[in-house]
Amino acid sequence: MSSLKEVLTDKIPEYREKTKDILARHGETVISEVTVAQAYGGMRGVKGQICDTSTVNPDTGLIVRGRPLATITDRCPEEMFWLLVTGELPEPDSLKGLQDELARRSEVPAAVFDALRALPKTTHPMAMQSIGLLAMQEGSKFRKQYDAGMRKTEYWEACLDDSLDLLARIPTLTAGVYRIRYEDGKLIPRDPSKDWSANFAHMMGVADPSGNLANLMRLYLNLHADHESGNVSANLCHVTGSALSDPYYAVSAGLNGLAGPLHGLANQECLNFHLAILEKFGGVPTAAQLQDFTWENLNSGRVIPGFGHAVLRCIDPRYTACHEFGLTACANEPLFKLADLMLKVIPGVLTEHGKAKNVNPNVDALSGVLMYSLGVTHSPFYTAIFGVSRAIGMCAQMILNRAIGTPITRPKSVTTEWVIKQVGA
Ligand code: HAX
Repeated sequence: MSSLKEVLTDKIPEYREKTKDILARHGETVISEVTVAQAYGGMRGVKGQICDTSTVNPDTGLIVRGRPLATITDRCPEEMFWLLVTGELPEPDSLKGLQDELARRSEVPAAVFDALRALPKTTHPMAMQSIGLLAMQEGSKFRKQYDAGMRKTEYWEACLDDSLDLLARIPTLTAGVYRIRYEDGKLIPRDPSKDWSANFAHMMGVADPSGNLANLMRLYLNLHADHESGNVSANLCHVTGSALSDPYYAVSAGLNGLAGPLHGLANQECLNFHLAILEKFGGVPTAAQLQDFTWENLNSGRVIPGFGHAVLRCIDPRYTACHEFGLTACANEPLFKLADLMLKVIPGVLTEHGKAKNVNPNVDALSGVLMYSLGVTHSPFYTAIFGVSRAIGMCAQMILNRAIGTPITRPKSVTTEWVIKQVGA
């Protein structure tokens, strides 16, 4: 059996060589150009960063280390982490070794929960999750070893060490956020017989007699782990980590971006949109009613949550995986029926509206529907579940970046006056 660290110790020298060789031989080759519209428009489409964990193909969706997402949806998040960081799926005994290691590292210091309990009861779960990580920063091994003069070539090892602690603890932390924010504040100890995902569901304390919630959690935490590195959460983590801020600071920064309504908060907004429709129409509306309601929202300047994407130009394969799961777990729930109706109606309305470049649903159009149907009804918590998963991709990217010595991020910004002069206007 090989441990994750042993596999990486074997692979990293070759990865470094490959990077060094590309830079030495092709460092001056142009791979992208930037238009004025891109500079003003969130750098869409500008190829200005390397990410080897995954890539998002506009027409097919997420590809993880060469594997289309649809081929690995049955894997667990621990396998996804191993795949992201090494490029290969683990052997069963290596997976077991990683799961045991995560279990060993899973205890969250009591002071972290004390800090969360001191917050106002109305604090958003995303703020609590991010504060919880920052409260653990004091234990960062990267920071301690950096202060003690760690060599550059050893950064990735300290980053892996912190990442394993962080990933082991983030379900415990986030389940604690749920207990403090929505329940009596008493924490539920982890169950050693359950895996990372099932334990997260278990520690939240939501009744799960069918086991469907644990299965949904396993799928959800797998699907949301990584989406290359230009999205807001991964990018914020990337930039923060590039300053050699340790993984607690860097992942916390990423989570703060995930908390935005155009990114991770969309699942909360989307569920609320579904609930508002069911309430307004006293159940699932007709297609005509839904069409009118969608137009009302668009005409009042609101976006339709769960539809569109900055990169994708197809149905998000993560949506498809959620849809397949919903058909087996909650197909008769009004919420799921409404989501299906939306799939039929909304793309047509958005096409007629004529603005969105992608009129298809993204993963957020269904993930909240599934969570709600299986008993997780506090929608502000959904983004925190996303955060547990996205921490996997953020840590995987950070380990690789420290391995190849990715320097501090510092793109050049220009002023509007500079643009005016440049274009000769
Ligand atoms: N409803 C209404 N208008 C939409 C829209 C939607 N679902 N999607 C895009 N548009 C509009 C944009 O607001 C933009 O309008 P303006 O020109 O007036 O600014 C126009 O269409 C062009 O946008 P785009 O290029 O197609 O999309 P962007 O890259 O600018 O934005 C977003 C991508 C995901 C932010 C956008 O589609 C959106 O707001 N969707 C709804 C929110 C959502 O579902 N977010 C989750 C995305 C997945 C994710 O990251 N999860 O974490």
